[in-house]
Amino acid sequence: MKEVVAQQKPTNHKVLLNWVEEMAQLCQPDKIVWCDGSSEEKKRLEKEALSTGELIELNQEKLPGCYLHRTAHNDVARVEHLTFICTKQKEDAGPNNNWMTPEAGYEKARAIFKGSMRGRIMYVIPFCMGPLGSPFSKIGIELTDSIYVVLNMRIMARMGKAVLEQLGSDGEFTKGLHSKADLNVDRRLILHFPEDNTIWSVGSGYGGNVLLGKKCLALRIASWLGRREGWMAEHMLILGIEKPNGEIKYITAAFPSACGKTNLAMLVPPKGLKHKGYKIWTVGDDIAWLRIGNQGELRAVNPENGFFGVLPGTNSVTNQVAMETMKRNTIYTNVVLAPDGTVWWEGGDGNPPAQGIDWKGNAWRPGMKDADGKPVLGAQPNSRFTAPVAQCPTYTEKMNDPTGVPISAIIFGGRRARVAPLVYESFNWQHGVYVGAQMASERTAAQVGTLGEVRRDPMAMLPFCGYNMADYWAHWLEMGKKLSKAPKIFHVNWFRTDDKGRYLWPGFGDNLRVLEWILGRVEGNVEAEQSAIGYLPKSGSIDLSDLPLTPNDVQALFSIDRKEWLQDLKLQDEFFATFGNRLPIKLAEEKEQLRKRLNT
Ligand code: GTP
Ligand code: SPV
Ligand code: MN
Repeated sequence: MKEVVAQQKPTNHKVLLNWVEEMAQLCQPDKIVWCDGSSEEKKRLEKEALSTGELIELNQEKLPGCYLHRTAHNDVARVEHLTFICTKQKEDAGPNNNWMTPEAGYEKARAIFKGSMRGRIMYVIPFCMGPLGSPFSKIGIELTDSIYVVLNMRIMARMGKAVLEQLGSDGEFTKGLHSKADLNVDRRLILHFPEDNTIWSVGSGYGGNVLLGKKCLALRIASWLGRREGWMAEHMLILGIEKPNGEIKYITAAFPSACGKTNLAMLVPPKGLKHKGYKIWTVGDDIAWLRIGNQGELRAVNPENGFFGVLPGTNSVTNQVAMETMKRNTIYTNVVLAPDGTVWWEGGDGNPPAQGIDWKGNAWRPGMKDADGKPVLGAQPNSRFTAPVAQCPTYTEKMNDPTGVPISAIIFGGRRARVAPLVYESFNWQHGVYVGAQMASERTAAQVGTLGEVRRDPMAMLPFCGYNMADYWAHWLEMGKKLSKAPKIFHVNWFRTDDKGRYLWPGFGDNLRVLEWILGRVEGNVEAEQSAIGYLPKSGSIDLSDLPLTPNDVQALFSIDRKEWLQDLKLQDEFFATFGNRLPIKLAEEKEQLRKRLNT
């Protein structure tokens, strides 16, 4: 190393110090900087990033504390094909994951990490997922050569000095190593070593690949730890519904990436339902850690401290709360820069600027076409904002409750043009686990791949389950046995379309109508009808007042087509078969019982 480490080491944790030293030997940074989380540090890093162009300052009058970042053009989303679970046994990773042995993983990545931080600083980020000191929480350390990562992690997690203090001289932590290296997609790997509690990510600078506290730790590694320790890590939002009498009920919902978690977690009651006096509190928008409470109830904590939310389609009508949240201290990634130093994205507020700079840094005008005549988007379809949870107008102190919030209902949901109705309720926990396991959804821009292609995405965890999904389902079934007050399990689909591809359901705020029915079912005061797939709302039991739905729309939203479902079952058969005899027998039985009910 060129420069001797001038900074005094802020910990005497031997294992940590040795590991940092070892990783520095590998990556060869010019300097190591331990992050303390202070505001001076933030200012210093912002200044540095502005000078290199890693951040662009936005209009500080209109958007105080806000910056724009542009990623490399080939680095705009999670890369599932380059994401691996490295375990000794292939079966432990399962058919749902790409797999390498730990030896092969370390060797391949080491070759890319080697010397990758020459001329750069290695930042040491101590972070805590969950409230500091909560029995739910886990500590991680991320080493990175990206200031963008440090500034994002500051927002997304509790980080800095207090975390090192909590860790003490021998506490357990997840070891995370990240380097942008040369951002070459052929030299990009996102590796998880659950047996070593270690994550190595190299060659990317995009959120989900590099903010190691998020998908890598809080889902892939945490799901592994959760099975071992008797809890669950899920791709779920957490929200509180305050009823007119002031009572608050909490629910979680698992939807695949870019399928509406942030929006549901920040729901604003629509005009027609406003008089009823409901209020929504946002506890989390992406990840939930679930444990069994003293009374046999399920309790949830949001391990994050910020939002990394989708921008396209987000505006004052669809998500007023998100728009308020990101007015200050926000990092915008891959959107249009307007001449007045503000930002714009497709489906955002107002008209696009007459001219601007697109997410690639090129001059851009609305309506521009490329050489093939295709529209040139100003913002990348997976462009995102990073903002602190505390800025959310529907923020609740419950976010910091070390014991979490009690959960009354779990909602699964996908993005499906057909098959799945607007809402149904499972018969019981075991059937509910099957309903989660058979989930399918159309692929979105949140990951590299073919847009719109329907794929099975059980519990919205296909890209995030850090072990064999068959064992994960077995774990879900076991958790149900230990819950004396198990939440009811539901399935929703906001994305059914008509023959012209138009969404049948208004969605967004109007999803409260479905939440109201779900709450009613939990409390046992609204009616349902038994069907082959579960309980469907009895006609009139969901408030549809003032909605412009035709009888045909209602028919499509609330009924099931047995033929379509039987066809879908064939795809489920194929998917479940990939798990061989590791598949829990109870799930196979649930599937066959459904087939029987559909055939009678
Ligand atoms: P990740 O952060 O990727 O995990 O996504 P998410 O599940 O939080 O998705 P988000 O709420 O950001 O929504 C993604 C996209 O779906 C946005 O473009 C939203 O505008 C759109 N969307 C959200 N809710 C609805 C809905 O109820 N109906 C319709 N039609 N679109 C919705
Ligand atoms: C998702 O893709 O589900 C996200 C965004 O929440 S990322 O952090 O990139 O994974
Ligand atoms: Mn997500």
